[in-house]
Amino acid sequence: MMTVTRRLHLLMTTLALLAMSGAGLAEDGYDLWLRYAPLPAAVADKVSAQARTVTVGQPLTPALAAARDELRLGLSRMTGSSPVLAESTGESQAPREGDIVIGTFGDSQWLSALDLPADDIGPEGYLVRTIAAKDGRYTVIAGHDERGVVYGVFALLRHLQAGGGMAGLDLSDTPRVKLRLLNHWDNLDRYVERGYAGQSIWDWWRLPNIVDPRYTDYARANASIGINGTVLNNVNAAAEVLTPRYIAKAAKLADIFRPWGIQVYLSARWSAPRDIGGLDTADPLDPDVRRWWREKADEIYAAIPDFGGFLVKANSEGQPGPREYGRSHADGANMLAAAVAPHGGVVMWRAFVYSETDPEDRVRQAYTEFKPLDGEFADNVLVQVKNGPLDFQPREPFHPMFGGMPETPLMMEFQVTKEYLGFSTHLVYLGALWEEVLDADTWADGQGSTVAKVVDGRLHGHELTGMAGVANIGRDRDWSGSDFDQANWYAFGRLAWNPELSSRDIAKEWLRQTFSTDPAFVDGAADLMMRSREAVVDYMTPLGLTHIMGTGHHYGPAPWVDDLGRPEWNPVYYHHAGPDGIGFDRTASGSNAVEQYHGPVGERFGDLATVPDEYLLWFHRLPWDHEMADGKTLWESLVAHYDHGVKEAEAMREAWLSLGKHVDETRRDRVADFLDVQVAEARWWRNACLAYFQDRAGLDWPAGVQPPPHSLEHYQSLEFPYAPGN
Ligand code: GCW
Repeated sequence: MMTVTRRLHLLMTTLALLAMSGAGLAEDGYDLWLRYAPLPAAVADKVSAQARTVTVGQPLTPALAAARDELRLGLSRMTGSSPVLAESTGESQAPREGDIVIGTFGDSQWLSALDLPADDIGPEGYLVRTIAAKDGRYTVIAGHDERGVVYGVFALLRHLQAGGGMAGLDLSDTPRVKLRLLNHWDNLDRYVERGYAGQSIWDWWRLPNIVDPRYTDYARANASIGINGTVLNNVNAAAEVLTPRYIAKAAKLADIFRPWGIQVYLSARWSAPRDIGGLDTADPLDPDVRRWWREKADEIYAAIPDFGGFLVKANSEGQPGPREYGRSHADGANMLAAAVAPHGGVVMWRAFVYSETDPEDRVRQAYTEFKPLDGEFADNVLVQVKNGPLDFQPREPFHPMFGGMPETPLMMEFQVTKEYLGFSTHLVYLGALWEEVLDADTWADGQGSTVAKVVDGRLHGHELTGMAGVANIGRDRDWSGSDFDQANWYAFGRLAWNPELSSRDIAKEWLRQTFSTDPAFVDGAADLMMRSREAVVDYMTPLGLTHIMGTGHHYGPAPWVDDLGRPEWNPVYYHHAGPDGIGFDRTASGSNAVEQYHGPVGERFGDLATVPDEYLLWFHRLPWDHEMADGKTLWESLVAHYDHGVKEAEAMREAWLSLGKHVDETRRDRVADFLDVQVAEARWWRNACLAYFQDRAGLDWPAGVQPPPHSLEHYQSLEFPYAPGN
């Protein structure tokens, strides 16, 4: 029989263990990829033997303290024992077996005495290395700057979470892109435009006095993947964010984020001098307007000394802009750039511009407008370009501005939130989509001129580089609205750090930290993630179809919509399906959008013999009986793609049912429920689209194909008031 004391002891041990693993045990998703789950006992012992003491450089700045605390948190959760804290005396006191020393290269005498390969590491880069010394082995985590030290700590924790040990450590890396930013489309009333994870995490009303602990966890999560800036408010901006009240609120967030290396930026409403400044113009060449922005910038920098700068959506979808005054985008951007330049700030000017009065093919318009401005932007301006020329669709060819504006730093804008890809309910791993874009060859300077090289500045020799991700973060407990949507946040950060990383490797890295290191699970789940992107393309918009989502909210299929105010708002604009065929002619006989690409690319897209099936109907209008490479007609092929998409969704669900055994019950079931929704919605997409296209084509169903279970009218009658994010 167990004695009372022994029972008590057991209970205490269990409670202690529970407390140690913290919120992670509930697996509610809050801890993201920073769960720091307990390591197997044998591994944990070895790790703690090499992590007995943490010594941190002097002076102990907030950033170094943050790095140290994160390291101790991670180690204690993973190993069950917390390393002892030792503060460096600054003397040349040699570390001993089991020490971890963190600091910048120049920090202390012995760190600089070590002769570490600091020259191989660039700004914000890190080095994590085991050093064999007389008194035993110890570990150094160092960088030139504090951000590098923070990133080094996270690199070590990532390595340990993924099952790596402390022996023979030699991890080092430097980010390839300078500005690695989230863009929040968060309104000041906490509504998130295109947000599917609840309200905004910024509690604007209660800031700056009341501070949600989430703000720190947000910063930790971002720092762990190398994100170094965040635009707090929606590009459809309210001018009030530039008033003193809101500047104070933003300043509070900046204070919280600073130790983690994250700078705050704001979206500026172009007409702010009129809206809140008492001027009667916002003309960028007007001296009063220029003075107003200069003083506004000074005011912001007084409150936020490391303020990053402004993001601007101008003359786009109803937003005010310089064109109202007959000025160009360069005039507008340069005026703001002059206001922030004395403080080292930047302006990110969005190229997502199309006009209600312009009959030009919508996908051509941004290039047409910006290309002539190449070379006219100030040195601290980046032009921020969406990955494709339309609007974050499941698949688009890369935007021809990449490779087309050599004199201008182009910042990539990806959408992490899944406005057009099933909101947060569908499992779609965007790493695969982004990798496809970054790997695309622009041919700007011969073969191998990839979009990645444009973005990281190598192709045209730009120092100022950037990548932005429209955040998928909200107040939901799991931050992103579903377990697998966290992977998209993670992958964005990793690709912004290095646009040439493999999306499959990133998926595996994320899976190990988030779910399990079991190789059978990691390989299987990575396969599932990788196939998820093509699945959504197939059940939504195969063969180069695009923008056939429901009006406004963009939820569900509505390829039939043809009654909206502007031609390019209507799905039918993008395919014009009729008895004669389907697709948009963008060859020389049509809108000639292919001419915006460099020769070999334009030729490849423009020629039916070479255009990839993925972009077929994006660039070509074809009869339904057009013969595909595999001998099927276009109509048969379209049906086959939709069917394949549904099969893939079903297969993903099946795969999860067996992979789920490696995962805690809570998350296993939650993911399974989401996959049930995805399968049902994939069928709906397939049925609704095929019912419509069959009606337009007037063709019979190919042999063996299951006709949709409902009439076209049924699908057309579905309505979705209160769909989120609209
Ligand atoms: O994708 C579209 C969205 C709008 C968004 C716009 C943009 C912020 O439907 O909600 O507005 O793009 O990128 O500016």
